[in-house]
Amino acid sequence: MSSLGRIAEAILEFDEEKLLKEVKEALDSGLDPVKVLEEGVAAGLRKVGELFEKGELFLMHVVVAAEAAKKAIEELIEPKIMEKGEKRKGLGKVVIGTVAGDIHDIGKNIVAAMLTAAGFEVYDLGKDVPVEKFIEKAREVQADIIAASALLSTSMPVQREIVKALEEASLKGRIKVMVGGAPVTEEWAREIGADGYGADAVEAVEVAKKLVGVEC
Ligand code: B12
Repeated sequence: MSSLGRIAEAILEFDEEKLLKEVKEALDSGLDPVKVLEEGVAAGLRKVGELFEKGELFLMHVVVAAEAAKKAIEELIEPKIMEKGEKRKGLGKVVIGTVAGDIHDIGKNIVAAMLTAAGFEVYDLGKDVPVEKFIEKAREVQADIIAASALLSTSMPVQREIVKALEEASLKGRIKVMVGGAPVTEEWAREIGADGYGADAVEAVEVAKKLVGVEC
């Protein structure tokens, strides 16, 4: 089995110790930290999600797997992403958060780290963030982009509310909205009038650069 396969397997076995060891080894061997994240850790987590949906795992399993994944990401993967960052600064300001009613923040944290590494100034509002808070912070720091993450079909409509609130504040167009999260699609982004959509953290950076007019 490949080292990325072993990382996903460690998550499915809820074996934090093995996960940290495998991730460390993969990074030490020179594997791209983004690949380790997407094809190892995130792949394992998505599989856990599938098994949970099928009723083969309990929520407690998802909690344990998520905690182990978070630890591996925060302690090992994010520092590597930052190290490899472009050291370019001042691409623009991004206010990011997971929308109200939603506490999934692993993907959002990765997007925030990647944007920071790419040279954006990132203001992370955390999770379960009300619409007004996104708007208030974006106004305060004169943000270029609001990046809103949603992992639940029930929290996705909050992304539409953010676009609406910007329209009502006559800020639509001046502050761009970028949306993402597992159930979010390009079509959804278009339907709600968002300016950009990214399927993963790499795309998030590409889209953000496009939105501020920087060539990729
Ligand atoms: C881990 C997890 C949890 C953890 C979260 C821990 C944490 N701190 O985040 C816990 C256990 C708390 C949890 C709780 C719940 N969960 Co949950 N969870 C997951 C799981 C297994 C993995 C999510 C994850 O971290 N993925 C890894 C990251 C790296 O991927 P990602 O989040 O998709 O992010 C990437 C991209 O989407 C993108 N991206 C993300 N955000 C953004 C933002 C922008 C702007 C851009 C451009 C891109 C972008 O880039 C990221 C990096 O590549 C998913 C399964 C799945 N398929 O997603 C279910 C899942 C999302 N959960 C689900 C459910 C139902 C719940 C609960 C309601 C369960 C319950 N009965 O209580 C609660 C919700 C609580 C709440 N109010 O939010 C369902 C949602 C179904 C739906 N469509 O609505 C899923 C799909 C599982 C399933 N198949 O049933 N969950």
